[in-house]
Parts: sequence; structure tokens; C-alpha cells
Amino acid sequence: MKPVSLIQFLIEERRAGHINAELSLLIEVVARACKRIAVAVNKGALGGVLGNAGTDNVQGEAQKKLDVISNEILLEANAWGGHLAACASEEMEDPQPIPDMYPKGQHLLLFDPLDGSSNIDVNVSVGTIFSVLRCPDDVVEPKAEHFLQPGTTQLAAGYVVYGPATVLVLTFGHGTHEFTLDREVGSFVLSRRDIRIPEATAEFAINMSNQRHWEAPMQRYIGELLAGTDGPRGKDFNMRWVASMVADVHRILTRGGVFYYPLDARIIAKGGSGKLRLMYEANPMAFIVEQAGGAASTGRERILDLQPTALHQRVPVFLGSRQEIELATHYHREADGAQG
Ligand code: AFP
Repeated sequence: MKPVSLIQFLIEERRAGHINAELSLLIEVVARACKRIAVAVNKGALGGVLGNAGTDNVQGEAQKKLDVISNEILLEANAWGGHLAACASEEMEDPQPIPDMYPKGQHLLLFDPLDGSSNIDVNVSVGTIFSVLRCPDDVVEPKAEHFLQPGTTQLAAGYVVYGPATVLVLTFGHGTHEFTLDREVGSFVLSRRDIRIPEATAEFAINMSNQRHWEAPMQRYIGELLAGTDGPRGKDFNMRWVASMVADVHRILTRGGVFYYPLDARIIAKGGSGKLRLMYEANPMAFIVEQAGGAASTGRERILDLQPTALHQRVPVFLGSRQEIELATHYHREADGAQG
């Protein structure tokens, strides 16, 4: 089969009426920026890019040098293309407008420039996650409120994993597709079209060290997985946790599985609503997973139906193989009902 490049795939999507020229150009620019991030990440200690940048981001987290470098690369690449009205990032408090000297486009771009950055210094896979929305027609200078659109309105979502191979996964709402970077040619090539996540699975991902802080329905659900054949589920479950959401989600898109970052008592005590960010982690991953036949919920609601209230809002994340997500969500709703 003749290899299909990302550019060729985008032209096919345009001919199919799934995307317009501007969105196609936007994805090309983001993909090119991620190739530059891959080069920086792969340099490791030789590139002097490991370690902390000495600054904190809007979430109060210590920024890694590569967090800042990746953010800069994505901002610079998307400034002059004429396909964006503004962009927002995990590393910036407010949206970044497009400089006046450049033409503006109809799209809003959100991204986590380097997800899993606490894994960089230990050479474990990290990634970039992005989501594309339409800028409201009558808005020239988009503000944070113009980004607060439900995940169902996303025009595109994707992530790039910087691992043994550099892999881009993408959806426009017509299936989820994978492209692998051919380093010799320097271009992304289609490696899997129309990915399907198995309905059932025996593999789960969660940070078990938080177990004692979880809500009762989560304790019950995970307890039954751990009980395996000795418990009500009657089968054994295996566990994995990379602590880079992109890597854990990519495993699920490759062989099935489920990923959980639930609410816990500490987060609730601080008046929080979760750990992972809705706009540039949960929403794009939920769109990608649902388009591959999986499910994504907060434990109570479908993530893509949530009406965002803040740019850096956090939510609980349950995603992956449909049967498990539906069962875990059922346990939470049942418990709420019992409490209701
Ligand atoms: P960092 O980007 O700060 O490394 O956080 C990664 C992340 O947002 C997500 O990618 C992981 O799934 C999750 O946090 C890991 O959380 P724990 O450190 O609690 O395991």
C-alpha cells in the first residue's frame, strides 16, 4: 500500500468536506511545530533542555525548560499563518492574541505544550495535546470567555507522543487516525486509519497511591478490579501508570484499556474539581477516544457535554473502553442516587 502522508490525508478530508482549507493549514502548522518540539525533546541532556526553568506556570507548578520551549515553539509557529484568532495554553494565564501585523483566522487553538513534563528528566514519553474551536463570528479580539465552548463543538483534536517513535493522533469528528513521523523524510505518514478501542478490557491505569483519598464508588470499582477472579468481576485486571496522560491514552488507543484520574478528598477539601484540565487535556482526549468507539466521563457526566466555566478548569477524567467507563460511572451515579 502506498504510504499516505499527513498532507495527502488532509487534502482527502477537505475533498470529503470534513474540514476547510484554513483548518487543514492549522493542523499542518501544529504538526510542523511538534516536529520541532520532538527535536528538542530528543536532544535531552545534550541540548541543555532538561531540568526546571526556574519559573512557575499559572497553575503554580514549576515549569520545566521544555515546557517553556514547547510553548514558545507553538506560539511562534501559529502567529503568522493567518488561520488563528487566538490561542490558549496550559503555560499561560490568558489567551495569546495574534499580533496585529499578521492576518487573523476563524479558529481558536488550545494546547498543553508538553504533557507529562515531570517525566522529561527521567526520559519517559511526554507529549503535546491540542484542541481546535471556532472563534465566534463577531469577535475580533478573543478573550477567555470565547474559548468556553463545550467539547462537542471541537472542530479538531489531537496529540503527539514523543516516545520511541513520534506519533500524531488526530480526529475531525470522522474517526480517529494515527500518523508516525518518518524521521528520514521528516513527515508524518498515516500508520492507522479509523482506530477502534475494544469495548471490553482487562487493563486499567490510575495513580494507586491516591487510593485512600478516593470517593466510595471509586474505592468499590477499583477494589473489584484488584479482587480479580476472587471477586465479583470474575476476571483478573492488569495495571499500568506512566503519569503522562498522552502515553497512557495512546496505550488505550493501541490495545484498549481504561484511564482514571478521579476526584479525591484532598482536591475536594481545597474546593477543587479534579486534577486534569478540561479545555486542553480532557476535552481533546474525550473527542479522540469517543471517535475511536470508547467513552469519556467525569464519573457522573459525559465530558464533551460539560459547559466550561474557566480556561484552566479541572475535572475528573474517566476514559477508554466503553464497558468499564459505563460501569465506573454507574457506580458513581448509583452512590449519588443513594445519597440523593
Ligand atoms: P505533569 O505535566 O505535571 O507531569 O502532569 C502530568 C499529568 O497532567 C498527566 O499527564 C498525568 O496523567 C497526571 O498529571 C499524572 O499525575 P500524578 O503525578 O498524580 O500521577
